[in-house]
Amino acid sequence: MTVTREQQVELKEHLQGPDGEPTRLSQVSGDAPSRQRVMIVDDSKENIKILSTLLREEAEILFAMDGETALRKIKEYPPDIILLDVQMPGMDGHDVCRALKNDPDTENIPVIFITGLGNEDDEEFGLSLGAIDYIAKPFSPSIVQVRVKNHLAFQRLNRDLKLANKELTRLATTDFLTGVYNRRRFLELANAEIQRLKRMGHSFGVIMADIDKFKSVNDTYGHDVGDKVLIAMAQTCVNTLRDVDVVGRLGGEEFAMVLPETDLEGTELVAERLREILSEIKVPVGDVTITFTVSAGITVVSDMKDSIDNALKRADEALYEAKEGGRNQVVTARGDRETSS
Ligand code: GH3
Ligand code: MG
Ligand code: MG
Repeated sequence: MTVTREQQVELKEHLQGPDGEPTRLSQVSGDAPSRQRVMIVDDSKENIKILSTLLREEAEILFAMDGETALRKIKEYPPDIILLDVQMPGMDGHDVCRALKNDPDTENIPVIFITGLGNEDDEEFGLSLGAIDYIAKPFSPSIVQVRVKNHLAFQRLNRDLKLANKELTRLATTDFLTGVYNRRRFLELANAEIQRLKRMGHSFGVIMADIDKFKSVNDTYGHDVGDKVLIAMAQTCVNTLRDVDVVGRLGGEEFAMVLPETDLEGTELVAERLREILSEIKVPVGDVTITFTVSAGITVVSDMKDSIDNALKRADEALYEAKEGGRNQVVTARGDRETSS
């Protein structure tokens, strides 16, 4: 089926707003939520005209007159709902629906069949392909309008719920002050590393780092400045480590890090570099700047029988030794040097 240029132009003109402006909302600026989009796929120009007239108030209208074009346009500019004619020359509506449902990019876009095949078996078959609704021709314009409106409202709700869920997950997994992982999420990710060690034998490094004499920062400059120092510490850890490394705030001024696929020497190098960089950070306080130092205890996890609890305990003991040894230093957990080589 080929669509003539005149047909395309005529339909495009039909789809423009009363003032000649296209109904696309991509030009809308600011934070206005983008308008929803309906894709109409039909080989009949008349049907596209009727449906788009019915729905242009509700959504931006896109159209295609054959299956292949529809699939291409849907991928390029995904609509919120697809109204799909079944009987079309070439790739029919059922083929288009199957292709959409087989593609992870498009499988969740709701499809409504609009078709002249009106018997029960056809309807059942259409729905079994994954369509959410089925409208038989000849259709009642007002019913099509209300149905599509309802589906669009449901889609909006779904979209808002997904965004809210994402935000909830973020809040539940990150530390409010510093933005790094909170204790719970850090432990989950560290445990995932243990699973990787069991499956693939990848050892990994663990660093526990604690700000030295942090209480005196609070006491001297106030809690707000203490918070600034914590944020600087967290950001520096994130910026210094690789993207795959995991940074978490275990509580107070204590941070922990997991370094996937890193041996003892690598972990020592990273911890030492981090200690040095942190000691050079200048946190502005009014007209002056303050500096701080960090002590760290490190260990490696290379034994499949090891656990995160034990690794953190070893790192914590090494951290205690670093504090005892005068602070601003990195200490390797006892035993790691003998077992790692
Ligand atoms: P050390 O060198 O031995 O680690 O000494 P320290 O002073 O750093 O350790 P201590 O455990 O005595 O003090 C930790 C302080 O961290 C006390 C607590 O009030 C402060 N703190 C914990 N959480 C926060 C926070 O979220 N913000 C601020 N500003 N301070 C915090
Ligand atoms: Mg048709
Ligand atoms: Mg401390």
